[in-house]
Amino acid sequence: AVLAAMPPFALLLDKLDLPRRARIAHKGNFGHVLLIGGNYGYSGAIRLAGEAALRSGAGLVSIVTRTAHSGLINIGRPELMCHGVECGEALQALLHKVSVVVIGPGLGQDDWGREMFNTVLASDKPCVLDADALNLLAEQPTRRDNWILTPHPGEAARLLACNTRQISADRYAALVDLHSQYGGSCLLKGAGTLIGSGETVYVGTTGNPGMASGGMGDVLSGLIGGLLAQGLSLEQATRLGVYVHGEAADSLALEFGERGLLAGDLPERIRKLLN
Ligand code: NPW
Ligand code: AMP
Ligand code: MG
Repeated sequence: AVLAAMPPFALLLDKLDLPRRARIAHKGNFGHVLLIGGNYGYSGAIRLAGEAALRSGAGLVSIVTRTAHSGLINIGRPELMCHGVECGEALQALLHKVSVVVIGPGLGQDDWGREMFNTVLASDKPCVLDADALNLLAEQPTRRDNWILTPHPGEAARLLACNTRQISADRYAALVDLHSQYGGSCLLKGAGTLIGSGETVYVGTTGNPGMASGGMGDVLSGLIGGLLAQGLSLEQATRLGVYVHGEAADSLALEFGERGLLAGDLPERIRKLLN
């Protein structure tokens, strides 16, 4: 396999073909992202993912969460549609209506999280698996070609049944193993995020230590889901998502410093960069 640095942003965008918004465009042209997560204690995670999906330019963004959280998650962000869902059948009915699923941010691993996860796994929707969805996947390793997996080293260790130290010792080998065992488009987060879905492994050159704070990964999964919903391929959405996520953090760090950078600061900056 070939190890490649990500090309400059302009070149990358040129190759990635984000659809221009035609004069007569309507929201139905830019996909409908359904994000699933936000279990007790972690409602913020799915809200952050939802904000990123909105700012990526997706046409419609819906959230499935615990019933107790459905009226809270879109406070101050009424563009998000929120559904309190407690069983798999209710989720199934919603899955039919959307183009892309993002599952995992704050999902938890209790019975509710498992039922949501198994229902998504039983469908054939293109999906982004993050956080607890990856922890649940590690319990029943499966291969699929139409998903994107976004583990940090801790989640990658669970997926590959080893420890975080082993992942960090050879990140490149870990990424290649993830892809060969699970298929789809895989990345391995951290300073110098690796991305791979075949012959070439890309190294992300954006991002900074200000991103070592809660919720950053939740923003990334929502962003990638939103790009996928707008028609990019799995690999394009992964590469552009990682690049823009880090670039947004870099431009904010340049302006305000690294310390105190919040995940919630990113979505607006992501919008500016994508435009
Ligand atoms: P160690 O300690 O080094 O062995 P977990 P989580 C490792 C939600 N959130 N380099 C490290 O392992 C998420 O969406 C909700 C090396 C670390 O101890 C999830 O659903 C928020 N190692 C849930 O919380 C904001 C690294 O992984 C372990 C590494 C749990 O997710 C926060 C931690 O990972 C959060 O997003 C690196 N770069 N990065 C909210 N506002 O609602 C991670 N590790 O145990 O999977 O826990 O990532 O916090
Ligand atoms: P998560 O651990 O799921 O919240 O994801 C953290 C996100 O922040 C990932 O996209 C990481 O690549 C990014 N990140 C965290 N620390 C750094 C760092 N030191 N340099 C660059 N990116 C980082
Ligand atoms: Mg995470």
